[in-house]
Amino acid sequence: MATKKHTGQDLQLDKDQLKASIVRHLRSTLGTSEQKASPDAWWKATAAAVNEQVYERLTRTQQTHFKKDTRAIHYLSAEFLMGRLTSNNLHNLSLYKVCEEALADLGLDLTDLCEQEPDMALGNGGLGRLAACFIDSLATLNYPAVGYGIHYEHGLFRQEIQDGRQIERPDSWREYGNPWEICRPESVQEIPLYGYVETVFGDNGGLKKVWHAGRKIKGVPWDIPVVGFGGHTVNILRLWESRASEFFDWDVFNAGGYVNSQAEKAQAETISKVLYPNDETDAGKELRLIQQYFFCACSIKDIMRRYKRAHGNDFSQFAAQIAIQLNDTHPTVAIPELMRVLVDEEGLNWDSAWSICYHVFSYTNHTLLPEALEKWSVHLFEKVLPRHLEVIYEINARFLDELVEPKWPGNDAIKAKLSIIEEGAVRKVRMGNLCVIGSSKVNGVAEIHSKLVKEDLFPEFAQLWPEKMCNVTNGVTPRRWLLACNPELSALYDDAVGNTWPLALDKLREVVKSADDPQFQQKFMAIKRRNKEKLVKVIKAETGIEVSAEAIFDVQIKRLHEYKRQQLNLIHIMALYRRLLTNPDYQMHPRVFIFGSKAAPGYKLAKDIIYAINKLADRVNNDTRIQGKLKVVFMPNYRVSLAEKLIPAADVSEQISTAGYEASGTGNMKLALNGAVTIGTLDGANIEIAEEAGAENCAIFGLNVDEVKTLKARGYNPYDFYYGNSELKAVLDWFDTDYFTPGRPGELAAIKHSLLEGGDPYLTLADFHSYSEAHKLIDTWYRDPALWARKAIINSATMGKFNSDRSIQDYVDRIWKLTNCNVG
Ligand code: F58
Repeated sequence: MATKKHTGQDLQLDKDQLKASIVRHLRSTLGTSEQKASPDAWWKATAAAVNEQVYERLTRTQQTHFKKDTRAIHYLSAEFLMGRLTSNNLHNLSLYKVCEEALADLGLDLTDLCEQEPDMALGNGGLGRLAACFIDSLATLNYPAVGYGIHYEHGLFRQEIQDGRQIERPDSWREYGNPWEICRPESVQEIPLYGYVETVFGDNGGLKKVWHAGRKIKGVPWDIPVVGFGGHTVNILRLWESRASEFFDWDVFNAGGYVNSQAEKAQAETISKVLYPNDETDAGKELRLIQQYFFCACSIKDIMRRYKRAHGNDFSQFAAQIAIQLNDTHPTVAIPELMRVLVDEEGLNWDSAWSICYHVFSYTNHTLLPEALEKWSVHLFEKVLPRHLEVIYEINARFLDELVEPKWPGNDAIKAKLSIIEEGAVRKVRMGNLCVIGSSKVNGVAEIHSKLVKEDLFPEFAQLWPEKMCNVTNGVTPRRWLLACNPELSALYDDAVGNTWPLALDKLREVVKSADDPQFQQKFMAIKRRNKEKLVKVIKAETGIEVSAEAIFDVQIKRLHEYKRQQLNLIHIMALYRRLLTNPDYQMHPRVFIFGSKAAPGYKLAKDIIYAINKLADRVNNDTRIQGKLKVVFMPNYRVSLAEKLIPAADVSEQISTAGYEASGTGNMKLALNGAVTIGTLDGANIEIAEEAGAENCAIFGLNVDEVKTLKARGYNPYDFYYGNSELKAVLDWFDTDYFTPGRPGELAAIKHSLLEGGDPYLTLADFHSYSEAHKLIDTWYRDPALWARKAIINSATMGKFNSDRSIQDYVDRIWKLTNCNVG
């Protein structure tokens, strides 16, 4: 029993025990038998067997955290893009191999079984996936942490491609039950909405605000255990589901209004019904504000309840015990909510409450795009959250009087700029400003981005609080993004540097010394080749397109947005195609361009770009004249589980955003870690990737941030590039014809239009030449196998910095100041 306390090894199962447990659950939990169980039942029985381990560790973790009462981080995020959990949980519990063998004994294949699991797609893209990597790292590093979010019934839409166009279908990830979540009725919360505020006399004779809610919504928590690597700490991700509160529908029901009560129920449930599929631009919808308030208010209540259990009504320790991170502006309303609770409900005076709030909250910014910084109309706020609007006015008045006026006396222009309230025909609440004013730390997500947050986005705030602005460069969990998704490369690394690299990714740097070793190169590239061959089958199964693993696999996988410039990739492929048609001897190694991307349903141009990629694919893939030298594949329904198949098979990673627009990127890290060579701009974390891998091992191209600014200031004219480059002109003119859309000329013209008359806001044409040259370099490199292998190996081996454990440790050191809490 000596090991019991510290390692959890007393819980470790062998193959026969796990096998017995799976069969027992198949019978007693799933109510079926080995003879007639469906793949879904086998998957759920396996999950149930694994859960026996998870729950025991969860209980130990919770007891330890309660006993030690250590400071904890509460990560508030409207999105957690978790993907699948089975393989991840098995790896983190060191049970993967055991489970593989146990299932093999039962005649089952673990990889196939994992395919039964629907992705938990409760996020749009990078921001949501970052939150998922971060909670993995928090548990792995044994930090007390709770993730708080929304239990969306429907996650990000499922994308179908019909005749080249994106069609959105609802995602029903838990339609047949999800074995990883636990409902916690004992922690249900009730959340007020609408109504009015009354000023009354308080017990001490002073005035007091009372919010009389117009309705109340029930928040039901679902807990997803988050198993740290090594299985010591199991934290929770708590997701709130909205339900009609009994308070509400019973009187209607009793009055015979069954139909009305059903309508109330439906309305209440709407709040957590769907994830908004917007990327970067906000829809400004009432329901979205309510979603945000709903999950923030539930989470604050939950945090309060736990704090009070240990400290009663003594709030002097609150800021020392509680840290809350706001993942973008989506949870900003948590700031006025905590103020409201402390002042109106707990009776603290404003200054004490503000001091607590200020020290508790920190804010991460993920974008500089002005249209993505959330603003809510004052009118809407007043209707939905009348008391919060008052609190915001008070925060704003004090900020302007006590901080802005002394610093810039009489300067109304600066006041107007820094105010939380934007004046105009429609007055608005600026959530970004509220975040900065109400947080003790504000961070960007890569060095260059944090610099731009400080210098361009919030320069006056940075003058007021120079210490507040900081950087934490993003990272990705090496457990999911190497260990689990690329088992062969992981095994090679185990042999090369030992098996501690999943916790200490820097270890892989030792491999750099083997980058020129022909034997190591041969092994590394053989693994890449086998990963590509696996992907060839997936591509064939998903799209019907036949590609050869002999070709360069060139991958661009991310949300579709003009600033990410899939259109630059598109026009370059068209240029290559044209070169091959005009010069049959054009020298290039065969290339497969692979895309994976969802467009926001209302983003017309983004959908047109998807259509154009698919139409180009139809033409190119079936043109025998180019002898298979070029293939284009659009993989439908890009999601975490598809990324896990694409990334290990990529040779080239497309990171081609206009410099200054991609805050960080995280796909860039995953691809390089798996041995892809980056073709990229000096944007976001690409800069740090090139620093780590060495600029000579990346194909860097295009304008840098300063050059983008200069060109824009000078007055950018895309026609200069159109008329200045005959190939570019010919490619753009192709959009006007029916070459790719036979019988329907001009169907793709909107893309050309956006790049010329539309002003090409993301400087696609300005970077085209440089991009094309960088691709020539990639081609030359690839045709020298030893040179390519060297670059691929060095890229993979030098990504240690981008371990999300390092990001979390930076948050801990620079912002959260936590101490880890080893679970006995
Ligand atoms: C992304 N933002 C950044 N937003 O674009 C990317 O550079 C960065 O690496 C990543 O965050 C993590 O820091 C992002 O994914 C969203 O998806 C929002 C969802 C809600 C609507 C607005 C966009």
